[in-house]
Amino acid sequence: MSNINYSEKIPNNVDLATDRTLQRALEQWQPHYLQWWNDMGPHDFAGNEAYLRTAIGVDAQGWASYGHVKMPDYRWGIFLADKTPDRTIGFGDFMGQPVWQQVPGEFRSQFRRMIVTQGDTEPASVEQQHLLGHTCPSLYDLRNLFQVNVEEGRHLWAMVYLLHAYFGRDGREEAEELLTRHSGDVDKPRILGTFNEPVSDWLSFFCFTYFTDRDGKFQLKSLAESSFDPLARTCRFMLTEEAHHMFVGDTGIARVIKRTLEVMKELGTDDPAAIRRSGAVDLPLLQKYLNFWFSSSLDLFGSEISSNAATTFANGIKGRPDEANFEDHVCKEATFDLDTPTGRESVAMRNAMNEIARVGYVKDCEIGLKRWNMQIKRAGHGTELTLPSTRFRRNIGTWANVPADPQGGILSREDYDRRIGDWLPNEADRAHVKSLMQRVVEPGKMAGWIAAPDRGINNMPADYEYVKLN
Ligand code: BYC
Ligand code: FE
Ligand code: FE
Repeated sequence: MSNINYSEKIPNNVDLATDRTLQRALEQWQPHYLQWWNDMGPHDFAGNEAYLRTAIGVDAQGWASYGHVKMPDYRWGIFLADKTPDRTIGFGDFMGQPVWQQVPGEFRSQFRRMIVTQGDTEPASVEQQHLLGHTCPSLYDLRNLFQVNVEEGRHLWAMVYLLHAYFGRDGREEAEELLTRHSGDVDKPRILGTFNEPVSDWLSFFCFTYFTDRDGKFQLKSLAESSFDPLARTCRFMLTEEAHHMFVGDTGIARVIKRTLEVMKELGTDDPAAIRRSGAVDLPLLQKYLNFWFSSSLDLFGSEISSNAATTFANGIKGRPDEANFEDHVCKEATFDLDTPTGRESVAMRNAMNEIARVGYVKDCEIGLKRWNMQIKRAGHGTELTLPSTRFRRNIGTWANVPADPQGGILSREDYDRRIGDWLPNEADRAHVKSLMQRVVEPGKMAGWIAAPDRGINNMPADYEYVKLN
């Protein structure tokens, strides 16, 4: 296992000290990053110590060290998973050849575009969550928000390292651009749709970390297969951090449901109006939030039929998530059956790689739904939360702008527009959620709309002072 060198200005396990030019370039970018963090990162908490984990090694176990740190002092750095000896290309036209330690000239712009797109999402998510700290439901949750934020900041570092180390001058320019596009900015928005959606309440935050960070998991798994070994190794390590982000979403939603079930029991009713009057989130409201973030995150996989996807697969740039689980890694002759608005269509497998990844993603999303429904059933209720159809509210791909309901049925445009407020959070729903967002910061106390977690972080008690506010 290679440990991380913390004696340097930029902690790293890539032997940065031996490449003075690269080191200098990154050290020039560092103050720009910190400036961005101060402007766009968690608002107002720069002086507070949070109980955060920091990576100290890159093996799967025991890589994290916990302690109270002020976020601006967090040790963001460059950590790649260890090299796999004699690794060979696992898919596409170059299958079986040794992996690349440099970017082949002919694929340079494709790799750059991929790394820039990945890199763009990381600071975007921090920007989306900029103000959430003000309305945290507990210190425990506040700490989790900050943990996610600092790690997304580090994921930006991971992509910036690749741009600086392997793409010369245009890589350095792209690295600067990553700090100048901003989530929701009219003139310079972030690249992908979901990352321009506001995350202005904690219910959205839990849905985002459940659904959108999970897209991150699948995209990182695809890139972890890449023939460009430094990219693959970077993404492999990022994946170890990603698990906690999805845990925050999964348990966050479970705790919202737990509290709602308690309120339903106290009141002896499942009437949404009564539940709202008691300051909780009724299940139909939660369903609307699930509908919103799931459908938005589906678009992040790109078009069902994509020549970009075919090219990046053929060239060994991006594989399928868990490529080893597939039998055919070349997919030259194979076809894939697709559901389109005009019926079943058989397309070349390579063109369907986005959809193949999306299918795996949907399955993964269902796991949480099953658990939450079990929770509801055990409390004696018949309500079932569901994932909407993958046809519902799509903006990218073959189902883009097709008026489909959450069951996948096609309706007229008028019917769709009339009913959309039954399926997505409407103004009244958002106003209710907003009214619940009251800051609770006494150690161990929870806001009224969410139950306490089953356990704390790193074996600490739930009422531990996870963030020191004074
Ligand atoms: N919004 O052939 P197409 C994460 C564009 S999340 C806007 O359909 P392709 C994280 C596309 O860019 C993981 N535009 O798709 C999570 C292209 O534009 P250009 C992020 C979109 O290229 C939480 C055009 O439509 N990582 O890490 O095969 C917190 C036609 O493209 C969208 C990655 O995405 C959209 N939703 O696939 C923090 C991995 N979808 O080039 C972090 C890198 C498509 O014609 N990215 N377009 O101008 C990729 O692999 C691919 O770019 C995509 C799109 C999978 C996103
Ligand atoms: Fe990330
Ligand atoms: Fe994440």
